[in-house]
Amino acid sequence: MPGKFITLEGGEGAGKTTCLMHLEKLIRQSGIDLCVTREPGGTRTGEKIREILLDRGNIDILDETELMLMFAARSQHLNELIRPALAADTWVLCDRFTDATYAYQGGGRGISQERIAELEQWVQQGLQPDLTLLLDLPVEVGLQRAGQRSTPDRFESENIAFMQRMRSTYLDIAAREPDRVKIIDSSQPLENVLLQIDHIFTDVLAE
Ligand code: T5A
Repeated sequence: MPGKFITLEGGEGAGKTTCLMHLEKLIRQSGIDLCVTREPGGTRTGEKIREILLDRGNIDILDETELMLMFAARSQHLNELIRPALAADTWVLCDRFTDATYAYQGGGRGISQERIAELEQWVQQGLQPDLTLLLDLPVEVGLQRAGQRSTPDRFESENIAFMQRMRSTYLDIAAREPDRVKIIDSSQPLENVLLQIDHIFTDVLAE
């Protein structure tokens, strides 16, 4: 079976890490070769860029610098890890990808979609995820969940209006691309969220 590229997206505290581990288990139990990774990060260089991007002390990072660092990490990630894995028929499960750039740097920071699309085209050359699970929940609930867990990073420290714009950008993408992006209601109790993932995974295997 050719390698599938699956991404997980969502706002802060939406439960991506929890759901990623569940999906990873389902895929591995099906005997499929799998590479699990994340953005920003996933490579030695990408993880260094991640440190810069998430560090709350870096208050001087300009919006366009942030955008280009996201794509710099992504370029390294695609060339070093994602493309070779897919070429070897290994599935790739990635915690966030370019939809997050549209949602955070586009919706949140206000950078134009056209500017982001230019970089996307340059870096990805048309490569898109086969499937994206969008974990959606009200911003306030996600922040409460994330806050209970750890000290907020540079993005988690953004205000509610930023988060609302980010969420609505994600929902716009899902409305435009319903075949690729499946919305999961992650305000539900965890067992229900995981059941929604089970159903989607069953459909993927049946394709
Ligand atoms: N970013 C990233 C950009 O701005 N642009 C980009 O292009 C990219 C790629 C990366 C940051 O970078 C930004 C976005 C991000 O801010 P991250 O670590 O990937 O950082 O993102 P976070 O959202 O910060 O991920 P987290 O790991 O912090 O949150 P998760 O994974 O969404 O949430 P999770 O699974 O840890 O769950 C949070 C808490 O909620 C509980 C969990 O047990 C946990 O305690 N929980 C539930 N509780 C009740 N009911 C449920 N259904 C629950 N599901 C989970």
